[in-house]
Amino acid sequence: MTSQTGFAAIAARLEGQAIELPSWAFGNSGTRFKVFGSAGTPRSVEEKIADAATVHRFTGLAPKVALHIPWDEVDDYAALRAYAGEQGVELGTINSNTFQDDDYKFGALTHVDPKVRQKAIDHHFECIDIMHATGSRDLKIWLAEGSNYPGQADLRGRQDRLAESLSAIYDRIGEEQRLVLEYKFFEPAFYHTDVPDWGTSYAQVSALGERAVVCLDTGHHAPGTNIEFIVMQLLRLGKLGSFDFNSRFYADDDLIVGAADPFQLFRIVFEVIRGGGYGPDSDVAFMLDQCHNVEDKIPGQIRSVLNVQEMTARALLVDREALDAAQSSGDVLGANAVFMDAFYTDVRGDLAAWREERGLPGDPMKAYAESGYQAQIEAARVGGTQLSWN
Ligand code: PSV
Ligand code: MN
Repeated sequence: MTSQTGFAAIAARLEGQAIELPSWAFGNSGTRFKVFGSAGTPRSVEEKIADAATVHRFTGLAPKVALHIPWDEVDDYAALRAYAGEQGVELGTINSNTFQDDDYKFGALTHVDPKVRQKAIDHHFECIDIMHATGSRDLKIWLAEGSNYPGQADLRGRQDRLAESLSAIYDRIGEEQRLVLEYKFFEPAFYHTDVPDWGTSYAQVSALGERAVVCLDTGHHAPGTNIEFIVMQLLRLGKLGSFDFNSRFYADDDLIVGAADPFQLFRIVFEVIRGGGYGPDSDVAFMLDQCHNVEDKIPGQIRSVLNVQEMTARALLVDREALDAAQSSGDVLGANAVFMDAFYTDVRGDLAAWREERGLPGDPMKAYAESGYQAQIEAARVGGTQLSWN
């Protein structure tokens, strides 16, 4: 048997790739200046799930949808889980929300008042109860906590209270569940943020235990940050729990992953593969955390998962043997050339054929546009209140 080369050699490794979709990507979103409504936007959690399932039907890449509590609050989570199953998807990560309540103006898990801290902890307990009903593995925590002015807050006291609050939440999660702590270097607080960087998240989750890990949101770094280095380090330390993929030009833009800087996405995925974070033996969750402010939401999500798949194929194509040889012999330009060869390889034709072999449309964007689903939801979803960030 001759050994395969090129795309044929990596095709099997694309099998089973899964990218979790955020329910909020299907609702209306915008900036602090304006949120535009758009025809066909879901008015219920079920309609969001139906749209997420549509992305999965056209791509085979998105078998789970993440929920945000309370945005996706329903009376019966077991029924919601069953509904998702009927649509062909599962419910995934549960995202907590401690950033839209007046009590949290000066913090939630870090607040100086124990009553406010307990309220925020109780919210996470409620999220854990929901996870038991939805079958979710991950509780993802992103905190909007920090201060705006030097001297406003006791940085050390807040960090200590955060550790205590997280520990109470961690003690409540089930054996099969994980606490995933996301970091973000600024916004909505501007002087200091309580979990600004991977190091702080790592320090906090390491103190909790094995089932506490870090979420890396690609949009949450200062310009010029070498994100793939952080990916490497967290994988090396066994603490990379999940990705929130998106792209940014300036700040936390939440644009389509791979749109602003495809080469960065390639470099990130390369390090994921290099560090054992990709494939059936890895626990790293690939998620999107995006908003579609001016483009249609469903094709926006389809484009996003296809971008991740495409960069995964290219990163898998890196000739590791040639790269290792060039690296260990000090062949700087040779090593760089091996890396760039894979990045510049156009895999779109091979991927289209690969999809067709699996009964999927070769061009999911075109297939969706021709499917009539968009016209159907625009005609059907009239009246009611379109869902948004609240
Ligand atoms: C805010 O920056 C944010 O986008 C975080 O990245 C969370 O993951 C997301 O909102 C949902 O809470
Ligand atoms: Mn995020």
